[in-house]
Amino acid sequence: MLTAIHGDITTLAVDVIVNAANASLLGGGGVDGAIHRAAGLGLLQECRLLGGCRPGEAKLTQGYNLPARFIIHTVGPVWKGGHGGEPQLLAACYQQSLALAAAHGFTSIAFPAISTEIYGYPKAEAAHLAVRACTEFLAQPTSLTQVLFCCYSAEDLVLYQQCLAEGAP
Ligand code: AR6
Repeated sequence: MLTAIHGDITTLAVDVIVNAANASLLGGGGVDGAIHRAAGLGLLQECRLLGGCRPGEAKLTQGYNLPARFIIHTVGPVWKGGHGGEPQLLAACYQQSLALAAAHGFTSIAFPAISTEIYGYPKAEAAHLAVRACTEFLAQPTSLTQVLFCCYSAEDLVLYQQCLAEGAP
């Protein structure tokens, strides 16, 4: 089931939350900074062992001080006009994160709106792509029963609710 909610992803008691990280995996601003602050230094120590992450890939860590048990770190594309493979890379972020969660038998996962602030991806296009990628994934047999789109702003919540109401693909 796909659901959009308004809130702070660091407060969600799901199996796994997704972090919109950068290639170093060593923290940053936005949701990445919030997750590192809330999880604590144990997260940074584990991330140092991961050897970074390429755009479109996903890596798993423990959740440390978060209510979520685990964190999947994925690196979205930086928006450069849309002709540099950005949609494929953003879709890969959702697909790889879902596949990693399912490979561990998780049932619940929460996503932020990957790439849509510091990395500049247009919000409406990104929301449609996120809903489509998750809908397609859930159409196959999987342990995942709950996919949350955690919207940090009221505007994002309206956008995701519209995308979900329209249905995808
Ligand atoms: N809970 C849920 N969503 C949040 C939270 C939160 N606590 N805080 C911010 N958002 P961004 P990006 C939303 O900029 O565009 C970092 O420095 C935010 O409103 O965090 O993928 C990384 O290290 C927006 O909708 O990620 C990278 O360098 C969404 O999260 C770079 O930013 C993503 O915004 C990644 O940029």
